[in-house]
Amino acid sequence: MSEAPTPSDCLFCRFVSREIEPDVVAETDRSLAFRDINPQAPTHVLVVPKRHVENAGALAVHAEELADVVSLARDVAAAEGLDGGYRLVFNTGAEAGQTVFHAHLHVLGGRSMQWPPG
Ligand code: DGP
Repeated sequence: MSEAPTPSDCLFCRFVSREIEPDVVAETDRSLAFRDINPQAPTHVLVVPKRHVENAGALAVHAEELADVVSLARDVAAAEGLDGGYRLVFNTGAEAGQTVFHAHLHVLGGRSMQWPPG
């Protein structure tokens, strides 16, 4: 089966390849976790699959990678001491606020969260 292409202009692919070095907090064979450049909470980490897929919907057909992203997010939350809770967000599509089209799971914590989100 052929792999999805890795676009040379994808920022998060450049992070995965370490062509650009992000502030990495954790890593597995399948996923990379790094701090968001524009944090919206005291802890704001992005967990990305190393495979290039556009969004969470496309990631859903790669069950092992999806599970790995979520479990790494859980491990990051534990390592960051987010014992009171944390929020996981996949913005999926431009209307939902997605700006980087390589799937990424936001891990947000360290403050009280409101609902609904804006
Ligand atoms: P979203 O809006 O869901 O597509 O989230 C994209 C996130 O990516 C946003 O929270 C900011 C983050 N981001 C954008 N550019 C960079 C960068 O160069 N470095 C890091 N660490 N994060 C970035």
